Amino acid sequence: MTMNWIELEKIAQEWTYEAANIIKDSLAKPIHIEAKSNPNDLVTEVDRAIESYFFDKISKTYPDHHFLGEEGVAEELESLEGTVWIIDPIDGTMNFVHQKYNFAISVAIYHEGVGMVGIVYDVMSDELFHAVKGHGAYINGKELVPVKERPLHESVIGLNARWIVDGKHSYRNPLLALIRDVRSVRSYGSAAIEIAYVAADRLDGYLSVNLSPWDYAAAVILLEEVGCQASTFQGEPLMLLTPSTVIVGKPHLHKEMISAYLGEEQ
Ligand code: 2AM
Ligand code: CA
Ligand code: CA
Ligand code: CA
Repeated sequence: MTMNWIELEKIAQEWTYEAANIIKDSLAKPIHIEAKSNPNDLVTEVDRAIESYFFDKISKTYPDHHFLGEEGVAEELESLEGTVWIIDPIDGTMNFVHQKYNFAISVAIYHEGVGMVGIVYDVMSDELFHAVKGHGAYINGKELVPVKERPLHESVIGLNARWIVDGKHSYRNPLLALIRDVRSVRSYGSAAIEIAYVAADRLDGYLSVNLSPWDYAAAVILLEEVGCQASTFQGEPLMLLTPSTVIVGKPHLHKEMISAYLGEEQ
């Protein structure tokens, strides 16, 4: 059976709005916070509740679809065969905990490894970034226009503030050179929102030394609709099952950041 991706996007949007209401209700109560891989890597019971909410909805409605989420509610996934939902229940958990602002629900649907539906919902600012492959990218139903390039020295890029991976300052020198040469950098604390901002022409590019598939799976579907690029720092396609470096941007800037700065680890 072929899926109607536009219909499926509508259902995914409804579930996303419902999940957002659960998150907003939770803000009135004390939130239990735990550390994961290190004291600054946070998770709350709300992250898990939202992931379970999506897992239950998807497995009841589409029992043949697969599920990949950050908080491990479903069994580990080993391939992208068939239809796979890739969910980050709260992207920007630290913002959720510290600011109660600037966090997103990220919902992607891939089919045989190809991104078909992408939704990034900035819950508190009520901005829904959404796309169906081949049908354009939108904010709250308003279509985004193909992006216009700027030269690198006039570009503003988003940069994940965590440069240290496994105790190593990876890419320190190339990143310092890039920061020196661009107009300015921003760090909003949610990879999904920052990549959606590139699609919306609020940033020219975004990069992070280490992201997982659920951080970018939905937002990169928006990018393709407005003519932007996404890859690893080496220019390789993003691996949707393992963590990697991630760089996205307007096509010329994306290419220049890789070839002039990041292509080879230093
Ligand atoms: P998260 O909030 O879902 O964990 C900002 O640090 C961005 O990097 C967020 O999108 C965050 O997603 C992501 N990120 C990925 N791995 C992380 C980690 N180990 N610690 C903190 N943030 C991480
Ligand atoms: Ca996390
Ligand atoms: Ca995330
Ligand atoms: Ca998360």
